[in-house]
Amino acid sequence: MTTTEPNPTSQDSSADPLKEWHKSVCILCSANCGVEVRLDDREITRVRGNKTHVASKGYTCEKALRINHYQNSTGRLTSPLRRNADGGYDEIDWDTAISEIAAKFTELIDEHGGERIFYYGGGGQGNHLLGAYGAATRRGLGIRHRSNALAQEKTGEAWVDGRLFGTHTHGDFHHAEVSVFVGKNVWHSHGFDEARRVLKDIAGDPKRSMVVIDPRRTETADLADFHLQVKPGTDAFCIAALLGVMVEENLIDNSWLAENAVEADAVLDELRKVDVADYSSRCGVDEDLIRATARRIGQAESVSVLEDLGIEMAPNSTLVSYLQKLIWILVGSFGRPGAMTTHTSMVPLFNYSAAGNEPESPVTGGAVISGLVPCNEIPDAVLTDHPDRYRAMFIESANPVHSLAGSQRWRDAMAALDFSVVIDVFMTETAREATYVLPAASQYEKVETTFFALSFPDNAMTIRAPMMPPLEGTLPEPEIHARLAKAMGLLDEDVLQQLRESAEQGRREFAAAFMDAAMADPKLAGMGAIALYETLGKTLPAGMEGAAVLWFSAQQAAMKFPAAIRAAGFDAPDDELGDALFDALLESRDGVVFSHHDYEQAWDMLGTDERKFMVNIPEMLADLASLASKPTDYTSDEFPFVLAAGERRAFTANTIIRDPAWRKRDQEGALRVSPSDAADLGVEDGSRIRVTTPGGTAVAVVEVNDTLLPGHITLPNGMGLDYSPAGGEPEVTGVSPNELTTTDWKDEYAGTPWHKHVPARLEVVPA
Ligand SMILES: Nc1nc2c(c(=O)[nH]1)N[C@H]1C(S)=C(S)[C@@H](COP(=O)(O)OP(=O)(O)OC[C@H]3O[C@@H](n4cnc5c(=O)[nH]c(N)nc54)[C@H](O)[C@@H]3O)O[C@H]1N2
Ligand SMILES: Nc1nc2c(c(=O)[nH]1)N[C@H]1C(S)=C(S)[C@@H](COP(=O)(O)OP(=O)(O)OC[C@H]3O[C@@H](n4cnc5c(=O)[nH]c(N)nc54)[C@H](O)[C@@H]3O)O[C@H]1N2
Ligand code: SF4
Ligand SMILES: [Mo]
Repeated sequence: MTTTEPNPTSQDSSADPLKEWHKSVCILCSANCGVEVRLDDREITRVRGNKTHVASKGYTCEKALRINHYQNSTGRLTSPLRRNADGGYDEIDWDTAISEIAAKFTELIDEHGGERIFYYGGGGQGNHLLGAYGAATRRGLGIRHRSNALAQEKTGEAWVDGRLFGTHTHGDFHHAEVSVFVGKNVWHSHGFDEARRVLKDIAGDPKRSMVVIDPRRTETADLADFHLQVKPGTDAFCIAALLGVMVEENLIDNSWLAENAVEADAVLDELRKVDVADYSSRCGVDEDLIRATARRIGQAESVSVLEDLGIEMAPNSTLVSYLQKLIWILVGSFGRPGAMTTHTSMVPLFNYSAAGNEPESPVTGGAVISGLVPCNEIPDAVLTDHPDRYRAMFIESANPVHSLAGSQRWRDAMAALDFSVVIDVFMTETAREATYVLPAASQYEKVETTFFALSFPDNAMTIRAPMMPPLEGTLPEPEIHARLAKAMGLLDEDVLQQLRESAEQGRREFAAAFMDAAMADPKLAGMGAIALYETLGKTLPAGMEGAAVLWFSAQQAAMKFPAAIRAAGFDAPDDELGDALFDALLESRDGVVFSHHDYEQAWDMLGTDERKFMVNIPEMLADLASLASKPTDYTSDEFPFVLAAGERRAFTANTIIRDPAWRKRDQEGALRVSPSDAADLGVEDGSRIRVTTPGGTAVAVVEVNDTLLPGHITLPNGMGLDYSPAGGEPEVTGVSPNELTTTDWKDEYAGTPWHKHVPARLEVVPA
């Protein structure tokens, strides 16, 4: 296919494009599996895995088959909306919306400065391109403070990664002799390619083992060789005990540590002090099982470890991130097949350099990691008299009123703003609090991609082409950002016109002209994404204009890791390598392997001095030393249960799909209780129960579930959305987890919420 074909998704240009198979990806989780979909007009009528996709190779889970419920459920936004005096919304046209929003931002910036505007979001599980345009708008408006969902899950881990290696690391679960999953239910939440296939392969291979640390006997734990069924919130004790055994029984690689780690003795000395028997009993796991697990890890050729929300949203989360990384560091499992590695990034998700970290947010004082304000502090930074409080918000592709701690506090904060703008495809809980709501084209109606590429030795990225035109009334985000920038006079039209002319002449001419213009004008450089869209974008195939910003990413990649790009099969001279990569990304619907490494090259991408592991993090060792005095139980007589608020299940996908009919089972999102608790309470499947926490109260339907420990209860994430079926009244299905959470319940380093550990009580609702 050439880049000038009008319909870039078409597999057979003679047929009706709306009745063909189109290659795309599933946007429901970060795995972004390649799919082929069959269209009937705008309906996605069939979905199957794309066997020629470079990463997923035909794999999907059950959720991909139902993505039409995202694309075509009723309630898509089709007009810009402005809030009226009654709290309702009036439809306004795009020109009115853009000019009013531009005027409001200009006025606020003139009076208070762009730093009083807060930016939230910038992409979800399937759409990160818009975030690049959002970043340009941020710079144009002088916005300094921002955040996104990463700052309610991964910033603690990122802080540890930054200190230990100065970069992100990746586990090779496809080949690891021992795979360790900590607070991660891979079966349902995925997190790497072909996840269930990999789990089954491990379970079926007597030479490989799986360790799962999880209080629930999850679908993943069912396949594990070692299930360390910790009491909720006690992972720090469990992993400290595991590491204690590894040191005590000398199951570690001392010569590797001597060569590659800095000040490992400080760490080993602290681990020697761990009372293994005591910590085992505190976390509720049999000491013999912990010892057997340590020995299995100590024997293995390769160990890979993956953490996720079960520990990131629970007590001691940053400490646990550190301790879990010591598991593989102590056995030197790095830079070989099956082991941990670094990886390339087309667009890094985190900035690990000191420049990415501000010591603290000016209004609320929490750690700002990788430029992200802790999510739990955002409403506090609005609801205050502090002179630097946020006065306006720009939110796109995120639903923070629903997805962040303390939904009511979020509603209060949004009501206290001078104004707010939300860009979304649906009328969400957040949109309903906004001053202006702008309707975006869906992720299948515009070019999109994600920056989740974290693999090694091959790393791949998939650009999706639109499979249908934008729904009438909607616009792709790059166009929305460009219109706003123009209305605010943020870009010089004469300069853009010159750049357009050089883009017509060719890439080489364009590159030279763009670099000159960016050097001459820092504002244009900062807003480069929008400038690229307005210039180079106009030379791209119809519908692909929004990919323009990736041209710059491809040029940067070609400067940062040219050898790895060449090793991946790109054969072009230095000054054409970036363009070759960009063109391949534009053309391929199967994903593009953009970098290939040899295993030992993993060392070259470590971000630390002398490429060493900086294992001595004093704050973490101090925390480890004082662990014995930390609680293992946060319940009380008033709140005797631990509620995991937001479990991933077969039919949950954050708040991406609003129509409850998409769920084939668990329609209402049941509250799971253990059989013994159910017996004590006198409830059974289908009973109604009231769950009350320090943050709120709600009624849920009961599911008695024997995978749970007594005292542990769970609610699914992404529930409690309201939805109006065609012609019907809006109805809320299930419990919205963050009506039950509070902003003060969080990690002391990263400020990430303890959503998996909310104290709660249950009361039977009479039938
Ligand atoms: N089906 C589905 N898949 C998804 C998503 C979705 O919404 N639905 N969302 C995607 C996103 S955004 C993310 S971040 C990932 C999250 O993926 P996961 O983190 O795997 O998802 P969760 O189910 O929230 O939590 C994981 C596990 O933590 C366990 N857990 C609870 N408390 C504790 C504890 O104290 N200690 C330990 N060790 N474990 C504990 C739970 O029992 C659960 O099995 O999933 C992604 N994939
Ligand atoms: N209590 C509790 N809360 C949680 C969690 C939990 O486990 N427990 N999990 C948390 C986690 S890990 C995450 S990642 C967050 C996720 O929460 P959010 O970051 O808020 O993300 P999503 O729910 O994925 O919502 C994405 C929004 O994007 C919109 N959207 C979809 N496509 C497009 C598009 O093309 N353009 C635009 N502009 N918008 C679009 C959707 O309609 C939706 O409103 O939730 C978090 N919240
Ligand atoms: S929801 Fe399933 S099919 Fe979709 S990207 Fe995730 S793992 Fe793949
Ligand atoms: Mo997430």
